[in-house]
Amino acid sequence: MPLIVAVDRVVDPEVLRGLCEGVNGIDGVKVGLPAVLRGGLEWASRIAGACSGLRVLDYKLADVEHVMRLTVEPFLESYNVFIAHSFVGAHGALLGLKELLDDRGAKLALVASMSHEGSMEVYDKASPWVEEVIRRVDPWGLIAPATRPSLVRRLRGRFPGKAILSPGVGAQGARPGSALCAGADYEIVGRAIMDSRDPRASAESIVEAQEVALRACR
Ligand code: BMP
Repeated sequence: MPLIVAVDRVVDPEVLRGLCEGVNGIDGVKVGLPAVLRGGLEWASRIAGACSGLRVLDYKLADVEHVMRLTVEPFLESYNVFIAHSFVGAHGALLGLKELLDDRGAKLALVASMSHEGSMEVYDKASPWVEEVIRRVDPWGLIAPATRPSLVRRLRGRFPGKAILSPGVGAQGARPGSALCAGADYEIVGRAIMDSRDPRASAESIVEAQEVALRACR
């Protein structure tokens, strides 16, 4: 099943390796800025190597081109997907980042909308411009909220060839499978797995719930 585990605090890479190798259905890991700040670059590289598949660095980049390039460079050996905000625009920002990632065989995922309520205050009001940036930059993937499946459905319709990665399942209230049923390719789950007493059992029950949801909606 298309599950990506979000790691936002420092955990033992061997614990994550056990999870990724032991649970059939985990397709990758997404590592966030708070964890890298605390764990350091070497830890960031080891944690990325703990799961096969997608190794996503989530700094939600939002800067001018040369700063975004400098930010991702230390991670290009260990990560293969990088998340950036779309609102910074193409020229002088995302196009240059995309060029670097293309040259180095890495993928770009752009935030199309977010899972929290405040996303409706700016991101969603700006969706025609956000979608225009996505068309210009032509990233590999999009981040779209599992908490609002109608948005995932709309983005799937507008960008049929793009991978859609959806956070918001579990701790933020979306049910496993809800984004997949709306057209997402992956669901991103952090706390519901990593903060549980038994991460493996939690991951297994999420994968099972995804399967049940997909059987019902397909
Ligand atoms: P959790 O499952 O613990 O709520 O974590 C969700 C993860 O997805 C976090 O790493 C967060 O940074 C990320 N995320 C999100 O929650 N909403 C978004 O709109 C975009 C994200 O990348």
